[in-house]
Amino acid sequence: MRILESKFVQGFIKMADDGYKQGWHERNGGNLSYRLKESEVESIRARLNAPGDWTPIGTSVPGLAGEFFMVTGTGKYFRNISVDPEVCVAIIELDDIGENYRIRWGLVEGGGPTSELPTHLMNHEVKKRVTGGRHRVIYHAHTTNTIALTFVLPLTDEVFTRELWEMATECPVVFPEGVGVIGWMVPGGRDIAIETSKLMEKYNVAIWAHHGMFCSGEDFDLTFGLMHTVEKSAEILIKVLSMSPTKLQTITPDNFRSLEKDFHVELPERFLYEK
Ligand code: 2HA
Ligand code: ZN
Repeated sequence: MRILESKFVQGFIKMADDGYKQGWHERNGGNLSYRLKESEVESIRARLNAPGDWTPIGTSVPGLAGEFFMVTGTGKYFRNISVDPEVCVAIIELDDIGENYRIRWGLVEGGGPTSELPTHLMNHEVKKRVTGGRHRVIYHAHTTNTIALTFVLPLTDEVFTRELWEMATECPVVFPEGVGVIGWMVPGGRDIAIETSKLMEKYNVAIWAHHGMFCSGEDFDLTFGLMHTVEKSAEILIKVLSMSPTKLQTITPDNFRSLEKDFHVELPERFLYEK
């Protein structure tokens, strides 16, 4: 199978392009990773490059030992991914202890995987475990409206979840477990990876104050759709707050509770506090 013609590669490229068109990927902002299925690895194995040297990941992810990932390259621009994917994207393989990676395809003009590789892989490790292997996509974007909210809302999971839920009835159905928030941290390293992966134990969305958002999901559609839904809700909230500091009416805690039965979701009571 030609690597560029594989369905997962086409899905990866489309998602990157969709994110760029949303305005979430200025310059080299954002990154995307996909954990390949065994059948996908086998379908392209003959076309992978001969293995090169191992490079330390910068953290330890034993739960992902031996897995293959498609990842965006550090310093690469999302707007160029669909134009020249072999320059902007790599397929990497992890070693048998989950501490090193090596590039098996892509980045043909040089470079390495995304600077956020520790966060991507630690999130993948958590999500592989808690979803029984269903989640395969981790996506980071610089979502304008969500970032703007991190300057005016208290940086708590409860406030962000509740305010985002109130802005669109679909929100508690799309992310019933809520969203997690972490205060400003230095990006790119192990510390922010640890904090983000802790949030991924219970949420599919982690917001980095004054920076952006991480989403996890089963496939490209669900993960992009989740990011899109949260960001749209943030946009509505900004429009509401721009018109008035208070809401005349909204979706109430009891309204949320009445969604639970028909939509087969459980909404944690800690998000349905009295204001
Ligand atoms: O530049 O988004 O968080 C890539 C990033 C780092
Ligand atoms: Zn970023």
